[in-house]
Amino acid sequence: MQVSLYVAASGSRFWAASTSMSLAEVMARAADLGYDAIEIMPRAAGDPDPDVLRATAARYGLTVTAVASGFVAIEQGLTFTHPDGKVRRRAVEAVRACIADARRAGASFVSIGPVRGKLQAGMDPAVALEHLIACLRACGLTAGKMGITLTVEPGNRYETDFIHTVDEAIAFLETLGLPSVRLQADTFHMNIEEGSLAGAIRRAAPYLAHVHLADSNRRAPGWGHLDFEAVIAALREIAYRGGIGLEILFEPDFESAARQGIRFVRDRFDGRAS
Ligand code: LER
Ligand code: MN
Repeated sequence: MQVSLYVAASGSRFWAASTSMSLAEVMARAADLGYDAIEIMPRAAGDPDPDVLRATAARYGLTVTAVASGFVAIEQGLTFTHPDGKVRRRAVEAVRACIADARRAGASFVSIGPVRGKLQAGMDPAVALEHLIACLRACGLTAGKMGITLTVEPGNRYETDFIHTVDEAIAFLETLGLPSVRLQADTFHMNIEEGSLAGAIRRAAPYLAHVHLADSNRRAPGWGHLDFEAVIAALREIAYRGGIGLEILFEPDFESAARQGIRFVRDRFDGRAS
């Protein structure tokens, strides 16, 4: 099982996975704790420099598995459902730059979360959905040519106003119909939105490219009240072969949270503690 640690680049406004440590320090500690890879929420395209990112990860025996596109919305205010066509075009170009960076960093995935925007963004929701599909299709075609998979992650209702559940994401992916755009499940969001985590994972199976693990409070697994045994049983049942990313709050501190995350996953999937 490939296990990655999700980390926000320093200075990022992203609310989870942030630390004041430098990326080199984070990677040194993550490698030491037994992680295989890191996922990154950049601050901007090229920041961190993807070549430096890849080389630094390699120095610690890690790979970069995913680059999050959330910064495009969080830092730059660009989304695929924005009423202004110029803003949508800039969002597409920014995500394309993110895809190019992911390729240079050696990553497999670019996640598509906040950059989707909201359906109630100041226009007819049906029109907003058409814009989203057009933008994502443009980015998905670029990603496909570059060997990168885009992952659509259902997000909870407090962060977005649509694609809250796995079933909604599946319906959306079927409308989109691009093999380069798949599904990413995140147990934190699922805990809020799904009737059954195990049931959602079973239904997600044909589309599932990547999984984020966090407990009910976005802390490391085991430090909230989420039923992980059901989640793990469902992942086993569908013979999930993708990676697991720990997208957690580094509370009470980076070291203890990152250690709890890797131990929790290794104990259950690989039958060993790190
Ligand atoms: C990104 O993967 C993500 O889950 C954020 O929306 C934080 O909740
Ligand atoms: Mn996530």
